[in-house]
Amino acid sequence: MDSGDEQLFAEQREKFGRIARLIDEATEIVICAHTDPDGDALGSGLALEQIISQHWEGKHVTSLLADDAPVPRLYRFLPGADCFVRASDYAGTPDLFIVVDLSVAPRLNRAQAVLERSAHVAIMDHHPCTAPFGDVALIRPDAAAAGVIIAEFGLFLGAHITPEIANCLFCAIVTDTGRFQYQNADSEAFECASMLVDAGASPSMISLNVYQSFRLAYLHLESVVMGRIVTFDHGRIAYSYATRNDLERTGARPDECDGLIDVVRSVEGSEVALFLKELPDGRVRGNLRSKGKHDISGVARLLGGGGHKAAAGFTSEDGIDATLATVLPQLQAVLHAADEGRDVVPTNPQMKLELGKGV
Ligand SMILES: [Mn+2]
Repeated sequence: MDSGDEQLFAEQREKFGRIARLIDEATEIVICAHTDPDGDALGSGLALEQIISQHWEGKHVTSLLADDAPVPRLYRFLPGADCFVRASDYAGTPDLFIVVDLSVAPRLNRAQAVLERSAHVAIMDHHPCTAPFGDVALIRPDAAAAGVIIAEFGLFLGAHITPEIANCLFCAIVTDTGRFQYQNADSEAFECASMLVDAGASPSMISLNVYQSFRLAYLHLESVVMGRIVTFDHGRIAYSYATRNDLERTGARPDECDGLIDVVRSVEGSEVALFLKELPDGRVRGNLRSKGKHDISGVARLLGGGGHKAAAGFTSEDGIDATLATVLPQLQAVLHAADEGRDVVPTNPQMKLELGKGV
């Protein structure tokens, strides 16, 4: 650990202490992660709920879902997943709202109204954020997953990490690191994972549920998306997409599409990957990945989204063709700026690409 790390951990401990004091003083507590929740959002939130319920007596803790949609099928095995309450069904006035795995209030979707009537707010997140809100904002973009921060909060408290908590946190870390394969899979993530396995987490059980339990309908959609992968700019950019019609035809559901970006990013020689999914309301959800040094978060932000250097997303009001025509030149600009040794990435949204038919 170098001195930078020590300072970081001292700052984290100080904020852990302040969050613990907010919990001390609260009775009605809610925990909520971002809209369209992934394994980190769900696993981190559930683990935190269990840590608080167990470590403090007399707290009433509720895990909220930001959306009206149920917990995505792949994550229903998580201990406590059946106890989530939809934010739009929650009528309470919390003493404390703990925001997990996000630090941008609009991404709380329906839970934003609950946030606004909460007395205090704490954030535990790992997304880069320029304008944090809340009474305490613990935001560590260097942490591989929000689950890493929650695991360390458990250790800080001296809480008993049960096998249930360990499974929730292991799921959070394994999914956000792409099975410990992305650039964020650092020694801290492995140390946490090791601690969680010691505490009773089962990597094989989690893997069976998250990575080896796909419905045939989803796999058929994956084959459509795979067959449609196009590379661009000498193979350095790979992209594909799924339309509403593809989902209808195969019977796959929008919440099953999380892994499709990994199919696109697996193309040999590709440096950045883009996957677009047409939502039921006609908007387009975009996922961006960088396999190496390139920072694609600026492209996501330009389109009103956000995320990390190597993994980001956005939602577009345009259709798939128009979104591709906007995003592909931006990705190309990121690569070319890096080629020329420029840090500044051109971000002119007017820049459009004329795409041929069939794209
Ligand atoms: Mn996360």
